Amino acid sequence: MTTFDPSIPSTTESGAPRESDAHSLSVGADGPLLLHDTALVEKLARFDRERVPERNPHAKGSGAFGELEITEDVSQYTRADLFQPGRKTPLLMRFSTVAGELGSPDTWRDVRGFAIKFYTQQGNLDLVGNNTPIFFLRDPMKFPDFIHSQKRLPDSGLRSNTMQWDFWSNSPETAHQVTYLMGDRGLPKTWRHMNGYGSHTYMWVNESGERFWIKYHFHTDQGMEFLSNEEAEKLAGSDSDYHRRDLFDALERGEFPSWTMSVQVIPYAEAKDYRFNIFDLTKTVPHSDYPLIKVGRLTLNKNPQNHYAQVEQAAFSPSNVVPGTGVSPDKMLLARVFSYPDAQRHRIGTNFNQLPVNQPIVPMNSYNKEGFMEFLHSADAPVYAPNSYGRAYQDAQGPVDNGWEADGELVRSAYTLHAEDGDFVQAGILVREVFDDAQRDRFVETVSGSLSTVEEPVLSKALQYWKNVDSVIGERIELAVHTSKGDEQPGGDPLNA
Ligand code: HDE
Repeated sequence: MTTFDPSIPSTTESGAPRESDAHSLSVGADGPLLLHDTALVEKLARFDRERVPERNPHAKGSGAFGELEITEDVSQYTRADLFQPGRKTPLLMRFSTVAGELGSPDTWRDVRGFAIKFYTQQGNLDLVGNNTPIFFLRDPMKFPDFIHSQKRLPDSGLRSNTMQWDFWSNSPETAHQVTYLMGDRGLPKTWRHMNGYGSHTYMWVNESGERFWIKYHFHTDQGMEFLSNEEAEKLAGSDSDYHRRDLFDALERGEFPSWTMSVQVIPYAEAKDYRFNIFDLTKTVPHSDYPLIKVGRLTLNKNPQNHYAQVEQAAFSPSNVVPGTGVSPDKMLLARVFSYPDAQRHRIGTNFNQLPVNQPIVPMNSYNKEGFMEFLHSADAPVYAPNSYGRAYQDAQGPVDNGWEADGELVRSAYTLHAEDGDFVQAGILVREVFDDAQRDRFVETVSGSLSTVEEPVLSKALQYWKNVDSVIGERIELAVHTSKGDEQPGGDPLNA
């Protein structure tokens, strides 16, 4: 990593020694400034251009470098080099919130981004997931609207619970993820104390071309811990970089957090008639059906040298896959494969992959060339293919050996509505069977607190949304909202009905 040399006298960006870092060039001590004061002009012009557009969403976050070590043998499922037994692969991770802007508090209630860039021997593999195993939507067409509803009102520029709940209560497919969001996982104590997931269903392919559907899980070895609403609110005011500081200081102390990586493996054909659509991102695949298979351990052990160069400009993308891995018919995943590089070309620049933090650790040989800020090139090699001068030219044709794209029967069948595919089914299971009593109490308190400022007609829709998830929890939320508003009581206390 080339850095400036802080031990030499300061220079201009073209390396010439600077006369002064404190005084502009003027006619006499108090005379007018001179336009050919290139040091001043350069300094002010660069100041004006210090920012790249923040990520939208996931603007606020931070990360660190580390390593994935494969401790088990999963080679029967994938030929990907990084997942072979004993392999150690360097990586970069970035954690983030979703809705907040660059300067927003780390501890706002939100889903957390959990993005990993594996620098493998076959190029970069990126897993860009969250701390929840699912997502709000299953069709990408609604994603920009969803993000708009979580950010700011068009007139005042203020955030609005009414706007958030209006989107959610008009989009029932969001119920499972909103249940996670309003539960304990919406306030992880630190990034070290939360799980991470690939969220989507992906594909692995083994040496003989056999295909498997995969769900990635990263379970924190630190144990999951959470903040209370009160703790989170206090930290949002007293230390808006609380999570960033926690990770940086832990690594400085030599306290290296780790996660156990596992996968759920679903045989290719079983996607056809499984009881849930495994390509529906709003659904989990129960571990009772497809148990976790341990793969290895992910450890973070090195802080970035420079946050801007190595975290702000890092470009994670689901389009970065390597042989033996791939995407699935999950509509959200397929849209992300387009969107991330598109966003990065806009946000960072055409040659964003040439930045050290985004470069693979293996040689590249791409015919892509030029564009803003190119500095990796192929010298005098032919810039076209095919050519007569020996530069690579791959002309494989015919069906992709591990493709699902032409398997219309599988995709149609998987997308056929199953009895258990309802929008509220898994949210109800989460509330009734996964949350314990204390978690349910906190959940009712959080949701009713959030709804207490929501206006009609959205409030009624949101209350019905929760009754659709679970009638008892819905009535508890309704009672709590009306109590907090001092309204007359709807019918009795549901817990003692
Ligand atoms: Fe993202 N998402 N996303 N997202 N996302 C971005 O990439 C997008 C989705 C996630 O630390 C952006 O460079 C679309 C699901 C993370 O750098 C952007 C859709 C999941 C991060 C983008 C989704 C995620 C992003 C913002 C719907 C979890 C931060 C700027 C089809 C499974 C990664 C950028 C980091 C970032 C697009 C939905 C997670 C705009 C179009 C689902 C963790 O490209």
